[in-house]
Amino acid sequence: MAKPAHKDLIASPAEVEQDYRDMLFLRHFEEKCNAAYRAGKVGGYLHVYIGMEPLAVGWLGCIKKGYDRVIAPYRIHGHALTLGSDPVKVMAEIMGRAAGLSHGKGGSMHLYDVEKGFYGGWGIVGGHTPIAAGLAFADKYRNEDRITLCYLGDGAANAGVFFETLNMVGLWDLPIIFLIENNLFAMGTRIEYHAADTELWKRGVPFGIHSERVDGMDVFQVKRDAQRIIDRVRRQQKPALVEVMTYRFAGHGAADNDQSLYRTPKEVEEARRRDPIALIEGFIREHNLMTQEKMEAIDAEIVERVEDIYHQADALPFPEPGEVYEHVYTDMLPEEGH
Ligand SMILES: Cc1ncc(C[n+]2csc(CCOP(=O)(O)OP(=O)(O)O)c2C)c(N)n1
Repeated sequence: MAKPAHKDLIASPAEVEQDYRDMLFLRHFEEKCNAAYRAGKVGGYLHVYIGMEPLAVGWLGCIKKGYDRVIAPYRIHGHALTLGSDPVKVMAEIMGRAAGLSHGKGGSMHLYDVEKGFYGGWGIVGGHTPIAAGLAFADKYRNEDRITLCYLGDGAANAGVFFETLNMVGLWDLPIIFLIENNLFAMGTRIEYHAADTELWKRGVPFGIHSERVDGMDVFQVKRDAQRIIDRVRRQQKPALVEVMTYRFAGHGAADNDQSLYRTPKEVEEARRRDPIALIEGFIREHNLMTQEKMEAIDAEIVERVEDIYHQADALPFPEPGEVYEHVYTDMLPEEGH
């Protein structure tokens, strides 16, 4: 404990350890998901967040968990786990088991846990942004000081529906943060080929929305920016748009077998120099916060925990064929005359 944890961040050694554990847990959890996919244990899609962990751990660490609302696209294991969803239920959903968060019918892209404030889990790119505005509208209408945190990708930032949503959100001053996860790619299309203006933070400016670009790799910097912006939106009851600069180390999805079509191994290697896990490990070493043995012990403990989660989930049954139409459509029919 030779030096303070960070010269202008009030982070105790215990907080640093917690952030390290949380990010490492997401990393190992998703490496296990990838292995499970390769072993034929995951049906459908699988999109991992490897390299983007601070966006979940940092931002969700600064909201009021279970009170504020969170909604995201389909790269969402990290969001559900960080919000406190039962990891066995998350893994079970990814593996299509009946005890999964969506009864085994949603899979990796459709995790929901409303008790934890998590509203999914959406596969139509950009399509969840007006739903997010609806959540924020409801809170404003009821005079509740909740905020809505809406994650979306750089590709989604081009969707027409997103611009319409920004207009309404700006007009109505809704308490929402659009967090654009700029990982530089939309599937195999690099940002220069899909966005007329690659400074995505500017998307909010024409609508009078407070907009800025921030870092997404150094979890401590991420937390500082997140807390400042979240406090601002809650206090002012006005929207914000944040472009968070990050990088996707894995392929777009588990079936993305030829990344050479859109990037070189050298580029990935260079981006790895700012791997969020390597950055926090470097920080821990620099400030003598843990011995190498302790870091290795934490790593081993987390690997074991993830193995245990996987085996628990794998022991769970699939849904019965007769349940196929259950939990698909609402049974809340409108009353007659409405
Ligand atoms: C409306 C719509 N168009 C196209 C697709 C196919 N699609 C799935 S993911 C994706 C890329 C989205 O990229 P981005 O928003 O940057 O998110 P990332 O995968 O980088 O997290 C596309 C085009 C879709 N799901 N929905």
